[in-house]
Amino acid sequence: MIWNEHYETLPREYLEELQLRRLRELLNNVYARVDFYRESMDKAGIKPDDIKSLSDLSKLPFTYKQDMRDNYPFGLFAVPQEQVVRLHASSGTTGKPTVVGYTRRDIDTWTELMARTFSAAGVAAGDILQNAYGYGLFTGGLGAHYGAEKIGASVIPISCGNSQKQLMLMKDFGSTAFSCTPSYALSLYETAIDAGIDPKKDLKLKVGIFGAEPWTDAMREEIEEKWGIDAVDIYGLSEIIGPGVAFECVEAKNGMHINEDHFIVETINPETGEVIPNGEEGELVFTTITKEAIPLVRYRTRDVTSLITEPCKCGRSFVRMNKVMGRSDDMLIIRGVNVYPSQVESILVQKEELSPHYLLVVNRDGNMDTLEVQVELAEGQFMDRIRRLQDLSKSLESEIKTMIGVTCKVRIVEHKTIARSEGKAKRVQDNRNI
Ligand code: DLL
Repeated sequence: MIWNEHYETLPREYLEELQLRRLRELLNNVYARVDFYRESMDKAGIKPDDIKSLSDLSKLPFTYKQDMRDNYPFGLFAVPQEQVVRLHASSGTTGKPTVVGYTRRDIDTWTELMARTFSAAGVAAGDILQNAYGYGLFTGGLGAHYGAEKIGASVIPISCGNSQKQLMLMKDFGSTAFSCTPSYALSLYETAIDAGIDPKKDLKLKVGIFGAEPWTDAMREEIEEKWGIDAVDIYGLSEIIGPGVAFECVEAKNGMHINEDHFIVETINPETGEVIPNGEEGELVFTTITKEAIPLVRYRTRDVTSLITEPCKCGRSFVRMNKVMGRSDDMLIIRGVNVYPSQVESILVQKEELSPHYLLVVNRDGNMDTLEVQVELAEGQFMDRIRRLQDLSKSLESEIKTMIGVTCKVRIVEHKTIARSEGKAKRVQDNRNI
């Protein structure tokens, strides 16, 4: 179902008119209120009024995560503190978190965008949504919560983890939808099987709303098959609003619709910063055109994917983004070759004997990078059939080499020896210290 027919199906020309109007308002606003933007635009020799068309956007400087760190905690806020009703933060790998704020209107916008997200997944009043995204500073829990409540679903705010309890409630309450990271959906499935629960027979689930980390179409099939549900992908990042930036519709499952009435998207070449044509792979850059508390101009996400402009059969007119390949900054460079964990994953998940839990371990041996792919045996498969395991490792090594162009060593390990996650999965261990 389409939650907001008017905006979600707005013809392109009206949408672009709306975007330009909102963009110009935004630029005047941040120029007047945020020192960082005034200084960076002055340095680039641009005034808000120089932006006369959407294509002029590319004249503006980028905003980086580092700029948020440099202005920690509230330096980029564009409203006085008494208008900020919520703070969230995302943990960085180093140092201080990235802090974001919301005005009451920002919370309403976010709620609307998540209502669109759940509607597109087929969730409606009468559904019981088990929300297993983490509640707290992470935007997943509360973001999903407000949106699902808005459409009238009964929300179970269980948060992440506590798998036994998750399953008990799923069964006893008859949850019809659940939301969490895709890696947690797989880990929860194992707990269900161990507890003697057959998700297809014992549960009423029909759809899962998964995101917050990269996953492949092969992993989607696996989740759908195991749980007996439709699985849709949702995308977002705290800096832009949280979840609710883009969502898949359950009828097409073919790219995520970007809420373009609130965010302008560009794809750029991450090395040169140049805007690239739609359809080509590059880094996503977002400009928030309605956000009040912390508007961002040309924010570099580091997420790599491509945009789809062909119309979708669901009738929404927004541009779509393909699945995220990975991040340009946790993209691994091994012996000079760019490698995304998702490329390796797409090979591993096709093997019946293996489970979709894996870890890429990178080391440096002298001047040489080495890659080890650790992957687990599936439930019920044992290490004793050594000859067969050797054959499987060899064939994986050659398939991975063909896919990514890098030689690796595959190490098959016992079922359940790779650490499970309740939130975002850790797929890479880089020991190179570079
Ligand atoms: O992960 C917001 C979110 C919550 C999205 C729940 C979807 C569902 P952050 O913690 O700030 O925010 O992390 C943002 O996660 O830049 C991507 O690298 C990655 N990411 C988010 N969604 C997807 C997805 C939330 N569907 C970072 N596919 C982003 C791939 C994703 N990567």
